[in-house]
Amino acid sequence: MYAQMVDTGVSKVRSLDELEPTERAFQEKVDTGTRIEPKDWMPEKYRKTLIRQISQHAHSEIVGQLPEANWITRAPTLKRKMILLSKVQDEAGHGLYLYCAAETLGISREQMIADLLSGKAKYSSIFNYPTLTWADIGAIGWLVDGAAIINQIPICRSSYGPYARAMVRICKEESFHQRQGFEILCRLVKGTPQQKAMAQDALNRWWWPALMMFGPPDAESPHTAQSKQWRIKLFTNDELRQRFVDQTAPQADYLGLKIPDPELEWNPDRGSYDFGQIDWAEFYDVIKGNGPCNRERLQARIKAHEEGVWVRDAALAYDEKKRNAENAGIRKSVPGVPGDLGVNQL
Ligand code: BYC
Repeated sequence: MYAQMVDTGVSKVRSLDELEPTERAFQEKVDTGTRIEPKDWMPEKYRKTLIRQISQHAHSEIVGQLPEANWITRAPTLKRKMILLSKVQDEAGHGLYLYCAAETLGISREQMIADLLSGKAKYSSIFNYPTLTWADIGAIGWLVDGAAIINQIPICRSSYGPYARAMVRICKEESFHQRQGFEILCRLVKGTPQQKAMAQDALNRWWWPALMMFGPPDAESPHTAQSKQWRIKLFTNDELRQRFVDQTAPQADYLGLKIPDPELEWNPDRGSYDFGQIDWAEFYDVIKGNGPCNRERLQARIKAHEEGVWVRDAALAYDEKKRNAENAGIRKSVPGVPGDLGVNQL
């Protein structure tokens, strides 16, 4: 039930000469940086790839609330609690913008949610790890949101208009999230030896899963080549992973924390950090549904969905009642005066 299918066939990309005229015109549009909009013609595979990626991205934002929400009631101060609460609410908002962007491609919200709850659709591997201490909230902001920003800033320039536009606001909010996580760790490392040890322990547990967020190595990534050709992805998984390591290693030095990788070393010839082997067996295990918290995360979403039935029913009933009244001429809309909240605005 919880299996997340893994497709291992690396895709082959066709050159311009091999494309049909309509596909070639589409590719030329993408190559010149013209945005593709919902009503434009697009190859069926482009549409499906976007639905897959955007819906998985939306699911990640929604499931991503769970590890952090675990600490809302246990935040160490009222101020920390308010910050964490608003961060978790931001993630819900990101999920909603992304579901809207995916809906422009012709899939319904109900279908996407059904695919998440049945275990058919993936969400980011990172959210299948537990948050054991308050320092994990710092590590998630610093590393997970940090990785998310590096992955998502290029998507602001990706070829599909609704996705690219949704990403602009999301990235602004993710930047704030990353800073709040880093600031939590700045405080902990200047605290008691136990607090500093807690920060180090969180880094030890989150470092490798954060590197896995960028996806499988390029040589094993079935979708990268085609997605790059369509400018859905602007960089490969390995390029973005390297960028993350290069950006994050000096931040760990600043914190006085040690990244748990004995092979991590600045390489002056490459102008980048070398780093050790990622345990890809662990990554594939997690995305197949066998991570430490996969079952718990899906159960939490299923429970929330079941308990939310009455809210959705009430919203639909209200919408129907309003429409019936309008049809019967009981309520007349007055130009310039906003009407009642419809179900779409709830
Ligand atoms: N976890 O060919 P590949 C966030 C799957 S939200 C699980 O490289 P692609 C945040 C992949 O789906 C974080 N599965 O694929 C939220 C594919 O399987 P299918 C989410 C993964 O799509 C709240 C297969 O492996 N961010 O940051 O070209 C709080 C082969 O991979 C993962 C996004 O979704 C993974 N880590 O590249 C804080 C960003 N990696 O679909 C933070 C948008 C790979 O064939 N998405 N897979 O069954 C992307 O940029 C790309 O989809 C990915 C993968 C780089 C993730």
